[in-house]
Amino acid sequence: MQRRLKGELNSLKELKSLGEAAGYVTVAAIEQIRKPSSRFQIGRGKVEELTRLVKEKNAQKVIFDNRLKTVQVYNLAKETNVEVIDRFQLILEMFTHRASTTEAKLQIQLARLRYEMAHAREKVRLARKQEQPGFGGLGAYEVDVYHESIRRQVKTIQDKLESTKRKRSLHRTRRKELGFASISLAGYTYAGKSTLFNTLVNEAVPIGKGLFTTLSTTTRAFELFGKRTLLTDTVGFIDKLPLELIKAFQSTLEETIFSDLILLVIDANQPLEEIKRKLSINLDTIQKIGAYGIPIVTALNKIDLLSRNEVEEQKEALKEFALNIVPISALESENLDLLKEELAKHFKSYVRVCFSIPISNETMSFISWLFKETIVKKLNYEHNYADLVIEVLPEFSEKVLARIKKYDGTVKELV
Ligand SMILES: Nc1nc2c(ncn2[C@@H]2O[C@H](COP(=O)(O)OP(=O)(O)OP(=O)(O)O)[C@@H](O)[C@H]2O)c(=O)[nH]1
Ligand SMILES: [Mg+2]
Repeated sequence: MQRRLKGELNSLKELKSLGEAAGYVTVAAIEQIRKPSSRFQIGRGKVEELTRLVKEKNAQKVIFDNRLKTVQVYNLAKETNVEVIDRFQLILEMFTHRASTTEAKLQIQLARLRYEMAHAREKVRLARKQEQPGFGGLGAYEVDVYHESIRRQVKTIQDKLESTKRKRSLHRTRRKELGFASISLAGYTYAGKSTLFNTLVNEAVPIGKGLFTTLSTTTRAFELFGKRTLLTDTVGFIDKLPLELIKAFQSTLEETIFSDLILLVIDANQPLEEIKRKLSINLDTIQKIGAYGIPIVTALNKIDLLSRNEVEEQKEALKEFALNIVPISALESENLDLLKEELAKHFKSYVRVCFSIPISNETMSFISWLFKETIVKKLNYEHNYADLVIEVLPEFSEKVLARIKKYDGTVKELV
């Protein structure tokens, strides 16, 4: 069920996909165009129509695309005699259904508890009035006890999440020190982020049949023209993603906030209006999570499903909205070199160091360290010396030069 104003888009199709991802089967979809009513969100007449439809189709639940107030949920449940939830609760349910990592589970639990906390007082008040679907089991709790217990649970989860967050931040610092450049995938759910991730890093993270297949981040290294680069696959964005959920996913999204570049993936196989809508949600969400000022490369994905002309048209039409557009097919590995070139443009060039160094136990371990942490282009052993050509990121070069000096090496060339 969706209530919308005249100019607003119909999002029932997306709501249906969300429902399917959460394990529901849709038996009917209806909408009403009018201003929200405070009692039911929809109009009185529509409530009756909805109630009839529920009976006729033997529906078990009504899902609203609109955000519902607790009292509206209560009133609607009373009229229809089935449980009523809104888009936010549906997204929560679906995430719960899909979450496989501990962190994702904790994040979702946190979002759920925060939601409960915000609605607790009203829910308890209404639960006292009468038993309603979705309002059971609360009457026994006193409001304050209930509140306190939720607050304690929230704190425990926050502590646990904080520790993974700290670990993640340590890893990030370490990777920066090692001179890795980092790229984060971003984009609407189902755009093909994980498919592109798999193609670029040669991995096999799960690809979705439905929305929100990815709920936790995965980071892998890959070569970008000889430069070691880290790519992170992330959770997808969606329209009307409530702030509570964005906040709950903050520690996951930090990978995006702290990356050097955002690779924004867009599904090109949709009407232009739809692409534009999702693009603006993407950019908006990137702002909301606090990833300002990070360069963006836009991959216009799934071009294998379009004609050459259509691709050109879309690229042209999106020019003023999206940055650095590269049409690709992640599935068919089309134009990936072009994409990589575009990505590489945004990274600082490496410093090339040619040097020789006397061989000793110490320098041998230095050399094996260089193999791990820099790009070794050349290595020759001559008499008691090793000749090397390596490439490092500028901010990392000082450290390497200092060590060469320490081991009595001679730098022949520095570019
Ligand atoms: N035809 C075509 N299909 C693609 C392409 N890339 C991805 N897909 C399909 O699009 C669907 C979603 O792909 P995913 O890679 O799971 O998308 P995602 O952006 O990671 O989605 P979430 O993790 O749910 O946010 C899958 O069915 C893919 O097979 C492409 O280049 N061409
Ligand atoms: Mg994914």
